[in-house]
Amino acid sequence: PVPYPFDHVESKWQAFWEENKTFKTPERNKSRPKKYVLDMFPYPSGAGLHVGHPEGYTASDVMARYWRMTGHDVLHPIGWDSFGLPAEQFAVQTGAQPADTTKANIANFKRQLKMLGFSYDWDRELATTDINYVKWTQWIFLQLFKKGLAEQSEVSVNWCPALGTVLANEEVINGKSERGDHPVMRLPLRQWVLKITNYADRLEAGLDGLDWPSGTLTAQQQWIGKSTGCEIVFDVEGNNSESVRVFTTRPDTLMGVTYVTLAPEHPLVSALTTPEQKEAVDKYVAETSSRSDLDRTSSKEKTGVFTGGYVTHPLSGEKVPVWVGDYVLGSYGTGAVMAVPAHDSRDFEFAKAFDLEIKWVVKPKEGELNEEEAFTEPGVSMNSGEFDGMTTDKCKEAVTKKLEENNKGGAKITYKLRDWVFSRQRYWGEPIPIYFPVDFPKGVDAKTQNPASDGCEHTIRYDQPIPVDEADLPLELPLMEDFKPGDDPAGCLARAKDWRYFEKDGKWFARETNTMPQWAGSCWYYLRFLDPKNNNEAFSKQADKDWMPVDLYVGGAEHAVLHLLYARFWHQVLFDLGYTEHPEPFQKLVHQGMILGSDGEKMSKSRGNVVNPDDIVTDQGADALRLYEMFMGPLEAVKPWQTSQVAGVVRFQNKVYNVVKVAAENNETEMDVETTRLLHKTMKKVTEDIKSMSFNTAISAMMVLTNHLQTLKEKVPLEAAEKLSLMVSPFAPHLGEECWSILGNTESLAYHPWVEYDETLCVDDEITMGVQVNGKARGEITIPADADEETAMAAAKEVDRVMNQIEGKEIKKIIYVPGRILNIIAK
Ligand code: ANZ
Repeated sequence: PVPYPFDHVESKWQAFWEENKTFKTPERNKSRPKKYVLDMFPYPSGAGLHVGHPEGYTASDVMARYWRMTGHDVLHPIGWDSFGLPAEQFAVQTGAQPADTTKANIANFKRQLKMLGFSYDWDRELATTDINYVKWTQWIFLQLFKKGLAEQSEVSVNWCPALGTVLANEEVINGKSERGDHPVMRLPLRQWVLKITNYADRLEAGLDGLDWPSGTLTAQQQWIGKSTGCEIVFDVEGNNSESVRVFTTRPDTLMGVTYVTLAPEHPLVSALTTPEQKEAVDKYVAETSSRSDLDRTSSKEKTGVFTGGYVTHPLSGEKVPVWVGDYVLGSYGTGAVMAVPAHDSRDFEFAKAFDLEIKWVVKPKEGELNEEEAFTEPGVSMNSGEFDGMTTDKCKEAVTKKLEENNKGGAKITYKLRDWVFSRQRYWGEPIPIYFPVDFPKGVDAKTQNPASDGCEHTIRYDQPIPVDEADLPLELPLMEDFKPGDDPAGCLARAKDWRYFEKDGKWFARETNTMPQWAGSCWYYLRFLDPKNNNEAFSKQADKDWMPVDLYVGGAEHAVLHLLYARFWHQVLFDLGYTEHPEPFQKLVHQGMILGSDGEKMSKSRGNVVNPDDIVTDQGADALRLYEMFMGPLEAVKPWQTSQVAGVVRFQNKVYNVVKVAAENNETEMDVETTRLLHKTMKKVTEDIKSMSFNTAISAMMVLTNHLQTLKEKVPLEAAEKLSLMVSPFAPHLGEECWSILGNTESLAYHPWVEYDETLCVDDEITMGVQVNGKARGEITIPADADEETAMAAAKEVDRVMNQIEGKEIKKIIYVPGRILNIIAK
């Protein structure tokens, strides 16, 4: 055998594919099925590709190549998620411009992806930082703005002084920034907010029918947090016009309410507070204002204070005391709860802490109430007058109905999902295409003023946002020498005064200085891939019709909530506006499992366990890396990297190469029965395994076939070598093409029809043979012709007449000649 010259072969085929534009997306041919195969595009960091990237990218590439060979039109694009905080921080560290570092990082990533032989259509490459992409991201923002889905709001935001930016709730973990682990504080700030909550019901309902991992569906559901219950009105005692509305999932416990609790930020706190309680309430509200929602809900110790005020129970008419407690969140439901300490653990802890009344109104269906803790399970109502004896479900309905009749509330659905804080006080993002009029002090002639000059007194009318004319897009970032965040929460763009202020028709205006978050670009890149060169629209309706939805989306589970939810939200808006025919963008989603270091730990620079794909490709080749990553285990599983195992797939490649060479030289060899059967079984297995993305088992089936072909020495049939080359090509495309050409083909196999197996040839030949016990015929068995002794014995023991003879006896000897005789000697 000769060694497989991977180095030379891989560069040769990469040049061939590039020159021939082998993977250029075809014009859609309506008579053929289509597949849109999408990778979560990479963020081009300064560190380059790590071995986790090629795992998902190889998996999608196998599918794209398989589908091309099975008669599909395939769209398989790639691009760069290149805006964002890390790129900006990297530029700050290296003293360079983010535009330049981004360009260099993209070039490096591109080199690495090309070296791995992925079948991307490079003509569709895009970066979210491309000005022609920014233009359409800004255009989508304007559509959101015009639809009332983007608005400004004074929000209590998560301000991270170290990063100089506001973070979305989801970017804050335990009071620290997700990126960098810096402290985060709450601060009111003017922000752009996208009204994703308007789509909460659609985002929830749309999950139905998606072929996604169940964990990801659950994560999205929990994030959206649909809660079905009831809103109930408690009128304020001694004030006819005010009432406290509460949201509850347990209207059946209404007769067990012993107090009402308001969140400290509830608007009625001061109205309900009596003069005697004012000092205590004010103090409490001030103390709790800085606590995060997470702290407030997770701490066991309940704090609070009595307002001195009362509300009226909507059914009993009794006076109910009103408390303030920070375990009630201002941002969820109505910001107020009807407290039922007997049946809600939080209320129970609060009632115990302040010695408040506990009224039991639900008992278990069986057994006794334990009054040491809240009984939160469903059961049967008691101490509830007309509702007594009803099951929890029945009682919920009855109470809701009664409240509706009395005009004191009704059924209500609430979501945990919050609106999306969309502005960042950073440089490296898409400028938000909005501007505001500038006012000067009374009596000052605007014509003589320039708000960009120092000391020119003026006011920016944030209350009058004006969208940039669509014809004026893109709105480019100004070039700034110093783009570090400052202490101005308006962001660093506020310092680019010549960019910020402009004059039009004799009037002065100021641009929005916030930029979009990194999520913006990744919300719609899959749509731009449909039509990346279109200068007149974000993407054409025809392109949407041709290619959407994405048939397979491969990427990390870390995007299970945010990216996928934000992208679905934008998509649904574009659907409502008629730009896409498809309500959901990603039909099937697969998460590749993380590849750990050889020590079983997450790869990280500090641990020194990072495997660099460049090294593997240089030493063993791209196909070896691809094969190894697909062979490591099931795609979704978390797997440790084992460099020693790469040698195994290298040996496999060498064997494939050599059996193919032998077949090419002696191409007269005919297929024998055994090879025919193994070949068809392998073709069946590989085909089925690719369909179910079970790549490791497909590769091991090809290994078995290759080992068999190797045992044929100089007699490898051409047909077997051809089929093996085709099957191996989605995994090891360079090797596949090389083998294909060694076998005398002059065209690439990228579009050659996939192998077809004959089901009848996949079944093992079976024979029927007699079974003897102590030399006497006792029955017959039907087993594969080449079955081993164990299989034959197992079949024999199924035969009653055989079993009767050997039961309770010791088997002394078995005489087995496959296909001829099975004689069991038993005493
Ligand atoms: C009375 C009650 C009785 C409740 C009972 C529960 C059990 P989910 O499922 O998460 O939606 N709640 C409502 N608004 C709240 C807020 N802003 N902050 C903290 N808690 C709030 O939970 C809904 C339940 O959480 C509501 O039902 C309310 O407590 C509480 F035996 O009302 B319940």
